[in-house]
Amino acid sequence: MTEILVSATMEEKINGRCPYLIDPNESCGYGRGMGLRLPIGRGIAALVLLAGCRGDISPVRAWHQALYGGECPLFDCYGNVERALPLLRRTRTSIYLAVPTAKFGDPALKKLLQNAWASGVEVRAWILLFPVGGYWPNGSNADAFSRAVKDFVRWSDTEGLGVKWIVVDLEPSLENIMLPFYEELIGGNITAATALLRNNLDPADHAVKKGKYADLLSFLHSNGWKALAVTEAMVLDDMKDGDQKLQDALDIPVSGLDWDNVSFMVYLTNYLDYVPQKVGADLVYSYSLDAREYFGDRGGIALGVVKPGKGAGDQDIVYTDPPVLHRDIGASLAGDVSEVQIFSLEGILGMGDADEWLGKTSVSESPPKKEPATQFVRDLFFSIDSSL
Ligand SMILES: [Ca+2]
Repeated sequence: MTEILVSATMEEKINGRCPYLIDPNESCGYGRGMGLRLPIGRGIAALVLLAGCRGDISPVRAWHQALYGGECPLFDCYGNVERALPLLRRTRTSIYLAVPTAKFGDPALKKLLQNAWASGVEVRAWILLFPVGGYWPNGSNADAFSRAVKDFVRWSDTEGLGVKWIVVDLEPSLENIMLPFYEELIGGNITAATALLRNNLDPADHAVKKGKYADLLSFLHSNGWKALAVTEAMVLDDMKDGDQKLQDALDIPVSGLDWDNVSFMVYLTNYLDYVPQKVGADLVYSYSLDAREYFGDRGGIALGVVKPGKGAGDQDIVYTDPPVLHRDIGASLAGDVSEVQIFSLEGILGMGDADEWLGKTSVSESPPKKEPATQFVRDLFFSIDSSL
């Protein structure tokens, strides 16, 4: 793999038109200033293309903004993601694209990745073990996930698809851990919830699984790739006492590994079932402060969910309009992280006014006012962790 630099001058020779599919009627000729780096695979020079097409591109903002996207039933919506590329480009939004193992080599995926690259929209590959393997990576499927990532890296590099980041969505098994755990939390049975997690503890096994992810990270880094872990905010509650019991119990090895970014899901909607008070920006701020404290510049926050209707468990949706989301982007920044992700592209498209949701380039970074729900949540998980 090598790279060439394409200048805006070369691009201007293409009759002022954008050569890829984004919007053939748009003019080319300005954009990324330094030009666009394109990969060359197998010695064949990949062609050159735009350094951005003319349009109302948002000013550079103080945070890196990304959307999770492409997680549709049977992952059949790459065409919709492709149609959203102009939106993503003009709002300077990266896409963390759901890529199940079943889609490796898929022509629609390849076309989307090529067009995203040509349009200057960053794509990170959110690798999922589908249809078999457990869906999200965690300790139990570390071997299968590592094989999948290596397969994707080989395919992407061979085809010159321009992807250079893997998103590792470290989540506990839904069936074996999270559903029973949350059922106890929702019922107010904290002792039972803690006991359920305690039964999962196995420090020696956790260390072995963590070693597998360390090996995977070494592989990625040695091949010029980077990795972003996105995971439960509870990992931050785990870290206060210096041990990794909560991560062990949840089967998600996160801390102590060489991630390039580590982002924490503070999906306010998911707290509504068991937190008696109203959750808000203060909880986002609290976790953001800890992401900064424990992970420095690598720390990030994932916000969600944005979608029409109700949440997955018939929850109410917190992000009913753009200012609420912008409030929580501001809370993330006030906690001093600059990697902000939102779930999801499809949800925002479903809500309408996508430019309003995504085009914001400045937000209030004042710390939000204290809210009782924050103390409730943090105390709950500190307490569970210290009781393991
Ligand atoms: Ca702990």
